[in-house]
Amino acid sequence: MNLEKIMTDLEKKHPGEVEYLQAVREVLESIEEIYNENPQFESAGIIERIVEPDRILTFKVPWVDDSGKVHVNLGYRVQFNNAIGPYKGGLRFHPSVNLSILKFLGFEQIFKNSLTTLPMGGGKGGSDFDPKGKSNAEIMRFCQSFMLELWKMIGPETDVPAGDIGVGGREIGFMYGMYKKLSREHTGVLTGKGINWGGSLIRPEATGFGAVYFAQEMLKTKNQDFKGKVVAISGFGNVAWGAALKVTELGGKVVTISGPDGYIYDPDGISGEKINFLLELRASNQDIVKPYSYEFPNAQFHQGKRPWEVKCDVALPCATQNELGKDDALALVKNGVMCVAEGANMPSTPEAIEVFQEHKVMFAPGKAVNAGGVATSGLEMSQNSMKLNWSSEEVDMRLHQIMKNIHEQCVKYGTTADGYVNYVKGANVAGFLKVANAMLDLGVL
Ligand code: NDP
Ligand code: 2IT
Repeated sequence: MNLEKIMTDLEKKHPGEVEYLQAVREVLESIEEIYNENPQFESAGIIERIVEPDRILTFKVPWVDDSGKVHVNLGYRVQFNNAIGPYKGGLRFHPSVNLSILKFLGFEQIFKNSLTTLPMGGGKGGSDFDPKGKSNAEIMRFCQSFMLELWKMIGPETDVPAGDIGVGGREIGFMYGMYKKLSREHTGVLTGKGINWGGSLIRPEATGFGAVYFAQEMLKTKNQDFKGKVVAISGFGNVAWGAALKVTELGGKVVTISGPDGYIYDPDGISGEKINFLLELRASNQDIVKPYSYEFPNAQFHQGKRPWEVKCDVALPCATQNELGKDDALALVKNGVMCVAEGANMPSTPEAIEVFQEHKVMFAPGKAVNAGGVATSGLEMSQNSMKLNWSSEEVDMRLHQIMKNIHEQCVKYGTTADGYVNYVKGANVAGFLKVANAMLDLGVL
């Protein structure tokens, strides 16, 4: 593989798509060796075909706010690769959304979904719509307008979207309602559905739970567990709350959460009623970070700062891409962090990852750590197809098993000569091999 040439060609074709190029480079660097050992990949043009999405749909999303003013946002769906199953991946509603971000997320999703062992291809979508400060009625009108275009592209055997940043149970409900009306079908076309209309128990917590199960396996390799560990978490959304809940249950202490404006440090630990307090604020579309510090006086709000300056044993970045840079990584290392597990997608910059790896800190990437979310989406799809519901114990047991299995795959493909596990390499190689072999079987498409 001529990695630099591939990257230069891609940069020319897709100038300025920095997040997408960053994600592609990381995967290609990891798989270079195995790719070169298997010349059949090169002759089938696997790299050239896997780095480009199958197709991208872009559309306008007009909607009317509560005062009668008309707004127009952009909507997208990137259908990246369906070699091993229907396209599958979340929808992100955030003002920063652009094609580069959705292509990076869709590309990562291919390998993540492969790691789950479930039959799901990779895709992603979303809009530059900002849900912050919008009323319920505005969110509903936006979601309905979005689905008015998207519904033709998706289906339970074609493409199955779900949540991501800015898209939780409420948004999935409004979108599913519109899909159901247009298609006149009640099928498993979205995941993250409400429990009364086709959803799966544990899906809301699944990404966070799965991330902590994965980190638990990492700690186990050093004969450690979460008991008494101090844990720094960023964000407080779909992923972070489940992670905070599970860390607390396993005996760890979560001392931070964050938002775009800063972070909260609570030395007493963020657990129980405090998590419920935050969830209530979230449900009513309010800012959560500052009000927390007013409600719980021991907590300090650090304006404009990230939580990585706090002394912790385990760090779980759960907010967004590139939220943990080189200096943050150096601060974590200096403070003795032993394990960094990415709940978000690509939260650490390549320079930060280098710091962790150089210092032999256990570090695992989002596509392995946060795969429990989409895995449980896959379990929701299975339940929808069977028209049966599993108990929360059953879903949780399957989720736990899937996370242990992903950890094993990472160790199998990522262990280096000195015994250090390069989880980035392990996850990329394991995820890639299954998809690449499927592409070989299916012919040039
Ligand atoms: P949410 O919108 O529910 O939560 C995101 C959290 O991160 C919020 O607390 C938000 O604060 C904060 N945040 C967003 N942007 C920034 C920023 N630029 N700087 C600092 N904080 C920020 O999203 P999710 O929890 O769903 O997603 C979080 C991450 O996890 C994303 O990378 C997503 O792709 C990934 N992921 C999500 C899965 C899921 O099932 N939902 C599954 C796997 C991965 P505020 O609300 O105040 O803006
Ligand atoms: O990044 C992700 O894996 C998600 N946002 C969840 C995708 C899904 O289809 O459940």
